[in-house]
Amino acid sequence: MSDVDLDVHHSGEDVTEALREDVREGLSAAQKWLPSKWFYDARGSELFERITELPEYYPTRSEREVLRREAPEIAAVTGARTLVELGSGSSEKTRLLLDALGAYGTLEEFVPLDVSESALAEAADAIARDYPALTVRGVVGDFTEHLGLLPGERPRIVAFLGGTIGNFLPADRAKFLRSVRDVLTEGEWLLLGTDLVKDEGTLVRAYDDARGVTAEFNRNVLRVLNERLGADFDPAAFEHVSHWDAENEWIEMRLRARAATRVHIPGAGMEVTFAAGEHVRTEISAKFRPEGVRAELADAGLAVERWWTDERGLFGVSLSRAVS
Ligand code: AVJ
Repeated sequence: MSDVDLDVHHSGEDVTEALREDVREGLSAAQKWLPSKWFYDARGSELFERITELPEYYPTRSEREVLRREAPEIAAVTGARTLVELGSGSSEKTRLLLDALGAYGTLEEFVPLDVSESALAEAADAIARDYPALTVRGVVGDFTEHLGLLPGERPRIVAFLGGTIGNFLPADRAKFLRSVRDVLTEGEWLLLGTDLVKDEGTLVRAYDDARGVTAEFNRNVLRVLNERLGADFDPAAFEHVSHWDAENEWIEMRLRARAATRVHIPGAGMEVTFAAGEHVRTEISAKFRPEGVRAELADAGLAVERWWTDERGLFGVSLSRAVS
């Protein structure tokens, strides 16, 4: 049981219904695909936490380096009274921001938003315990749908970290940034983490580690379909692929059928066949250039006021202000 108030906009039934629709659409397409948000059940979230500690997976460490260095500046520039965190992932990064805003003296409220009620309750409780002066109000919801409901005293800073913005296709990304801008009042803030374009080897290895943790994370989406929709995927029958798409400048994760197979998905009323070598696209993770980030934010009505990278220039963090 959670001690913190949670606004729930997403029940277990909603989640299964949303998964069913995504599976029907994605697995009936000529080029099969599944949205990457379905990786993150309890096991998937745990596997992702392990990914963040892998030597090959630099984004988490690089972003943390920036936040550790710049959190006091972020607090001073924004004077935020509310920190809203979308897809509230690793609480360690959150704490860097809470500590700096707390020390600066303006912070009153923390609003984590996540699709996973259990992950959210755990994170919200831990923060509430360690920051007794803070009002913590968790929102269970999908940040592509429930942004209109964000509480909090102004000015607010919305943090969207980890490079998760890269999981949207470009058109959805533009829509998402616009929807963030629209819930903000002029002068409020977005703190955005974006992984940067770099050499192909570094990128491909970050999504295909030697220990195979990312491969297990990728295959976990099949287990989620088995559990939630009663599907009969054999995860081991699919090979993990990390592919750099140089034209679109994104990493694509795929699951490739090792042999021809037929899968039953009763919860979606489907039977799906895979030819040998056929793949499902399970994630895109777009990589950015600084000028691209600036332009996309500007298009959404967000003006970049600060831009930082880690020492090695692998990962970018922008602080932008809502403008009219
Ligand atoms: C959590 C979405 C930022 O795209 O790098 C890690 C997820 N996928 N390894 C990313 C992920 C494969 C990660 N994000």
